[in-house]
Amino acid sequence: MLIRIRKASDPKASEIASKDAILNRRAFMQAAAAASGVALLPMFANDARAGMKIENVMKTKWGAEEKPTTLKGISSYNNFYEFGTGKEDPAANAHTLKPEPWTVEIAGAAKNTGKFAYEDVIKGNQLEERIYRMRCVEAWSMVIPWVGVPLASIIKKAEPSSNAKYVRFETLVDPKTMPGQRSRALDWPYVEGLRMDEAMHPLTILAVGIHGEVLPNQCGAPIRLVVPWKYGFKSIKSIVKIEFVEKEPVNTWQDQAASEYGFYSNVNPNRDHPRWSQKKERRLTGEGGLAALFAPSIDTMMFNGYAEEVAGLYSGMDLQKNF
Ligand SMILES: Nc1nc2c(c(=O)[nH]1)N[C@H]1C(S)=C(S)[C@@H](COP(=O)(O)O)O[C@H]1N2
Ligand SMILES: [Mo]
Repeated sequence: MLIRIRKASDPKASEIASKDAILNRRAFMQAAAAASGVALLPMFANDARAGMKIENVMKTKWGAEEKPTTLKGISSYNNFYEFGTGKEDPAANAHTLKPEPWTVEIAGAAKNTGKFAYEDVIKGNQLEERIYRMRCVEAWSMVIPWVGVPLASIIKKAEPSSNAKYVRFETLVDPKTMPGQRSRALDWPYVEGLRMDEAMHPLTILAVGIHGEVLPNQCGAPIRLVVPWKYGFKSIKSIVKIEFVEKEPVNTWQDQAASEYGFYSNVNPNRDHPRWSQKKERRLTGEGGLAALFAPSIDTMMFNGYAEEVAGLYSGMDLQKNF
């Protein structure tokens, strides 16, 4: 018999409440009405949902010891090619994204497929705060206090069949509101995938907020994936489709350069990117300016520090080949 040992990152049962999550529109309207609030958040000037608080978020002990990157830092230095390829482009351009209303299609090998308002996709789940280290393949990292729900509970609701071996995700395609899609910087839509056990892992979440507020557009509003032990590009933004498939999906960066980016993309300091080392990372704290150049350089950890939780998913696999 297996005796399950509590990991340091597990939430205590007492921390798991049962109330439904509510995105409080009234609080948002009040905040928007207060001129001072708007003045405090100039970078959100054109984002209609800016500063909207999320109510009823359960704190968890995930990452409680980490000092989060500031909201300004998290929302000013982004990769979101749908709004341009520069790190400052998403903050400058993502105000045209329309995260409400938003529909997510659940498709493929599952019983409960269809198109759902995104609020209905997460309805009935306790929203949790998870403070995760996030590590971009470009060797910078942040600590992000996400608000979200376990992807596993959404998958269970869909009741996938035994043919569902992988989950494939797609981002919105809408060149009218996503100016980066008017260029061929990538093949649109942006696509990502996870093996079913990775998707069901308790660390994997669908995020709807950061620092207690709804996701800023440039961070993937209204709903995005977060997989903290993998390079940042796996955490696909502004999701419109979640599909259960039998074959390993080809993800966007693998499609762009298969020799540089694989399907798994687990953070691994022992496997260099063909063009640069992955041994170190620059931790962007959001304090004292955002220039990555001056950020402290720290050692990158295997599986981004989540080895205790996730190494078992890959036992027996050659991680040099399955990169
Ligand atoms: N749709 C979409 N999702 C995306 C990307 C993108 O360009 N388009 N960039 C990825 C990359 S490379 C990273 S590092 C993270 C960055 O997330 P953040 O800007 O919220 O920190 O988003 C990922 N998700
Ligand atoms: Mo990235």
